[in-house]
Amino acid sequence: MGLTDEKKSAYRHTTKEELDRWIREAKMNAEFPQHRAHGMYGDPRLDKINREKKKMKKEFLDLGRQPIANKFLKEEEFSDEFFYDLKVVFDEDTKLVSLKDFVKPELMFNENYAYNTSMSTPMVNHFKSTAEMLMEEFRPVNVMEIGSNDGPFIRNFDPTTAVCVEPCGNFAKVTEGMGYQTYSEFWTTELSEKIKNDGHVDFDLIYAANCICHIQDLDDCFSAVANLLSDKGVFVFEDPSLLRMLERGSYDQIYDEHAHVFSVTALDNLLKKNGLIIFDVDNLSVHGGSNRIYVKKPNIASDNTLRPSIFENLKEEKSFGIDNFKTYEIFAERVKKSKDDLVELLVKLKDDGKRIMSIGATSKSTTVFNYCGISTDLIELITDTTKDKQGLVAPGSHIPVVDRESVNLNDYDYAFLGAWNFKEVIADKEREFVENGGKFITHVPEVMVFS
Ligand code: JHZ
Repeated sequence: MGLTDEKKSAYRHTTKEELDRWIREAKMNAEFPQHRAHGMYGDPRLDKINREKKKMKKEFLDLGRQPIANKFLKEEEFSDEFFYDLKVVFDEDTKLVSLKDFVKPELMFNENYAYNTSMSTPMVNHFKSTAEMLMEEFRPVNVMEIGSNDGPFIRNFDPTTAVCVEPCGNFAKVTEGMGYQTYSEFWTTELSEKIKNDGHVDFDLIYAANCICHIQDLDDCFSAVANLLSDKGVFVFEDPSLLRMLERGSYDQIYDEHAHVFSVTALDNLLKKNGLIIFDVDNLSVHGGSNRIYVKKPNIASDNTLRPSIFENLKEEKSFGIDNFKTYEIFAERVKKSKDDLVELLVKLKDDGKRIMSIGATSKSTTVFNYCGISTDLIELITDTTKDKQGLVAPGSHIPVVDRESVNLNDYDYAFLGAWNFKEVIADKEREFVENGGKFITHVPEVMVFS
């Protein structure tokens, strides 16, 4: 049987670029066949580990087709843009909230990684004060940072006794240039063995910020930490808080990089399983509400070294219903409403002839714009302080990202806060915009306009 006319014409219109892409995808699918069905490129090793555990995982949220959250692009890269299905699950066993399918780490964290911590002054201040506090409290000699980015935390420690781990080659070069031995690899037990063989053992402090929640295989991650931590050492890590996300409706904390959104409850379960114990928790305001978790080996964390903060956090999470699937179903309803409200507001403003831009080309706004189907028809451009994002377009939505200095904000009526977590800092910087009648839009905790 020959080809139908429809198929023939589809075949005639296939461009060389499309064909090249299909061939590349076919090769990738052959390499990672378990993801063939939905076009995802996963890690077969993880898939095998997770197959059994997946039975306990219940899906509660579907944020649609999403691109790589930090992959800002040029026009010639559009046809190659990678998309995956962003779905979220709750694990009845450990109470961990994770992505249903993980994106292959190399697609997100590579030599072109765009998120540069030092481009956000409040974060630079945060890491300086965190380093000072940890030095004062624990007096560490041997220090390691996992996910050191361009070094705003590690720069406060002596390069002769501090080691960095940073898989993104562009940032690994920066800390290397600052004199820190930097392993440009993903954090695994295999890497921890290599670091040990290089003579770095018994770290007094292992620190990670906004990185552990990126690691897909947490059992491997925590056993790698236990492998290098001294008997009296502390492992301190901070990541966005699941409780704050649920309270604030900030579903945009969910994107490819955030393989998990942590509760203290789930971490307590997972760390114990891996021979580590939480002895303190700080609730932080950064990134829209984060938790800083302090961990030790259990031999020195006898009951009287556990601070009340752990029990207070576990209690608060329990009373919110963090261990109950129903909580997540309610959250999913709120997310749908947030989408409807935001789209309705933006469409109405456009119909009224208003001009809208956005501030902060964040990973979070990648989730919002792609989930809500927002593109240049609603938001004209995004300003961002990061040089490497400027001159490119945002993932999926293809909204242009420009330098703040190149835009006269008074030409716009509304500014959406892609970086709502820096609301106060931005409102302070943009006082003139508000004085001239400009207004901000945010979707957290609910869709609203304010000035
Ligand atoms: P910001 C990042 O997410 C990525 P993002 C990462 N995966 C992670 O885990 C979380 O952080 C926690 C710009 N900006 O920090 C700078 C302005 O333009 O909210 C940044 O590009 N003007 C590691 O991307 C962006 O906004 C300003 O005045 O969601 C902020 O990104 C300020 C203050 C920032 O993280």
